[in-house]
Amino acid sequence: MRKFDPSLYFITDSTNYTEEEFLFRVEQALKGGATLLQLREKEKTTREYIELAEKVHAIAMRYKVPLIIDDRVDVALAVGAEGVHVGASDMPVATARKLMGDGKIVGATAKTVPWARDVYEQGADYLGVGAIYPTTTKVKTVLTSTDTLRDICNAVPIPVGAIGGLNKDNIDVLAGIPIAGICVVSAIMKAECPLTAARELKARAKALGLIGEVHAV
Ligand code: TZP
Ligand code: MG
Repeated sequence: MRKFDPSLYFITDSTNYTEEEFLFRVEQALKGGATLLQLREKEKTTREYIELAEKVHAIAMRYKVPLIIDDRVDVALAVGAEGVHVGASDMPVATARKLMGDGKIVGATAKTVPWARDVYEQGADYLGVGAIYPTTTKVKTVLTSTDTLRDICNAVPIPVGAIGGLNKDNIDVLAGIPIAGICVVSAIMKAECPLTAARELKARAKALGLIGEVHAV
């Protein structure tokens, strides 16, 4: 059984950082309390993606935080990552599940209740739902209302993470919605101090009642 805690899900973006600075920031985020980590690369070659994923995985393992690879089942399998995240234009969840096996985490994006039910039935272990706020991170997305977010949480029995433009000063909008976690890129990645940013977000997430409930796949 593989366990994961989605309460503070940090998704990376290596754009504009040297590899050294990027890896340093990833480690600071983990030190600051990120509970789940996603490596998200859009421009790298397969070789570059694998090489970076190996380094990030080694760091994640030191902090006992599962590493999820965005989009790429082949990269996830190549480095022995704990899971993969697939969106609307990526491999279907059922295919990703078949290739990854039952012991790995398969996360999926969903923006509507029928979509959430569909990916749950295909075998998703968690959902990322958003964007809640406009985002500066490079992504093809539209806004998802907090009402839809709540409906999705109530429609599926798997953990749901809210994503998109979230930071320590605006996550209170999620109060009372039965999410399992918050997912952030910029709020940690681009912070002056990723360690402090992660710590502060974790404290805010705790205040929202996201206390690190552990889910199993
Ligand atoms: N999916 C929906 S919004 C988003 C993704 C990957 C990006 C979130 O980035 P940020 O910087 O936390 O707004
Ligand atoms: Mg994707």
